[in-house]
Amino acid sequence: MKLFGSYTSPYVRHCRVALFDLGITFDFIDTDYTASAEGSPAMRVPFLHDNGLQLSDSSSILMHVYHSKGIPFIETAEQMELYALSNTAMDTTINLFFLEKDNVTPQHSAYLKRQSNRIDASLAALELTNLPKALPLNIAETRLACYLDWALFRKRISLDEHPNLLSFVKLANTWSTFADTAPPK
Ligand SMILES: N[C@@H](CCC(=O)N[C@@H](CS)C(=O)NCC(=O)O)C(=O)O
Repeated sequence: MKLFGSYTSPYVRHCRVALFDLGITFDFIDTDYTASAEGSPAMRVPFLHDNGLQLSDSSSILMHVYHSKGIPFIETAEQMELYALSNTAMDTTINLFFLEKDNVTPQHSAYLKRQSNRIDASLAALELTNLPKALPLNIAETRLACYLDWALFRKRISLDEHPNLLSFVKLANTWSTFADTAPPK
């Protein structure tokens, strides 16, 4: 199994956490912008090659690795909602992050202002979610942890007004598999 990705991507991190946690051996191929454009139709990381199967999204990769161990991907609508809302917030935060590198910010666009509001609204809703107070984290909770830890690492969000999310991300970092996959400082 070959996982193509970067050490900073939160999507790649979620896949690495799952693979380590499940004890699945894999080759990690450090993949930059140029290589992801050549290697995946989505032109993004992660992507995965496994015995002729080619997957171009972290969610299909996660489903594949959990199913390979006979474990369901996500079982309830509540967990799917947490996964999806975390994912929406992550996609949106990353979209603004990349656009800012090109000097395109919410001041220039009503839609990007909506994107910024979407992040705030998602964090406010996630703050009110019933989050765990102890390990282990399930797949949806791990998604949220990958998002929050990346967004804090990149200084894209503040959790000063979200104490539950702050406690949650601290809890996630007590999980050695999660902490060991942190973006390099
Ligand atoms: N839906 C994708 C999103 C992956 C994604 O956005 N990856 C970023 C890195 S964190 C990327 O490769 N971006 C490059 C680009 O947008 O061209 C997934 O879940 O795998």
